[in-house]
Amino acid sequence: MTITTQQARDAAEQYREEGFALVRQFIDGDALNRLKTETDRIYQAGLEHPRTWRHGNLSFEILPEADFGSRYVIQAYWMSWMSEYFEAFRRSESYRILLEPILGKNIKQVAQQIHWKPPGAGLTGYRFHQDLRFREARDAYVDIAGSTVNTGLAIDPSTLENGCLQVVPGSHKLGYIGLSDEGDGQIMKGLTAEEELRAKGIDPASVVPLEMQPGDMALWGLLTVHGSLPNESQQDRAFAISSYVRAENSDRGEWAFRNGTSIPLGATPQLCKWEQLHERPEPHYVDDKWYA
Ligand SMILES: O=C(O)CCC(=O)C(=O)O
Ligand SMILES: [Fe+2]
Repeated sequence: MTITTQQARDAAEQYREEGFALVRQFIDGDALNRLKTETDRIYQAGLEHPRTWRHGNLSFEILPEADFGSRYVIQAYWMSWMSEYFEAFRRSESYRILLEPILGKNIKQVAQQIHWKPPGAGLTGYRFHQDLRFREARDAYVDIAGSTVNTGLAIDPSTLENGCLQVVPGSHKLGYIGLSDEGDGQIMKGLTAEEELRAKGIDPASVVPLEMQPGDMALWGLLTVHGSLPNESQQDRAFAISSYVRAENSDRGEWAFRNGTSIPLGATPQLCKWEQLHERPEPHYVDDKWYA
């Protein structure tokens, strides 16, 4: 069983009204087993790198042993460049059905990530924020918030204890409010205090934790206020995030669907995460101790 067109229409409606939606069992069975196996393989590949590493859009964010007592992989970006599985999955029929009622038939992908929260890694929370802050190249888009949807697929069970995503329903109607932008703007350092939410007009009691089973899918927008707590459990929380945009309104991103047809990656990446990649697309390590 996978997502039906009716489920996708319902999710699109909830997403428009509330700024988020949940689709239970977006995938299951064998598809889910393959997702889990491939995710584990990618984690192991990431562990080969002592520090954060980038090659074009493909990247691993590493917490190094020297600073964390053990080596942890907390993020992979654009796994499609090392995984035939993810390259097919990102533009699979399930995603087409999910995305069409929101974005139409011409869709590009501007982000592909796995986030792990390895037990013991400590720095695995994401302060409350709106993802618009991560879109540096604003000129490359028309109506960027209205043309984008973010998708987050639970690979492991995602619970309050292991740091599930939490959203503020209706917050997508507030405009950009700058949560967590102060100071160095790092969203993985520290926690959001309830006072910070109140100062922006958000009642902390309105926050909704999205507990998810493997295969469940969450949707949120670039203006939806969301965050997640660090993992306090002994269970990892792998979560696969992809961001898609209406192709007519974006110069950025990799094609996913053109007139409803699935489009594979080309020979070279459309660089879409860090603007610095344009100067340095070759493989390299990054020494940015953002956690210090
Ligand atoms: O992985 C999570 O829990 C949230 C991540 C997130 O909000 C982000 O990367 O923008
Ligand atoms: Fe986010």
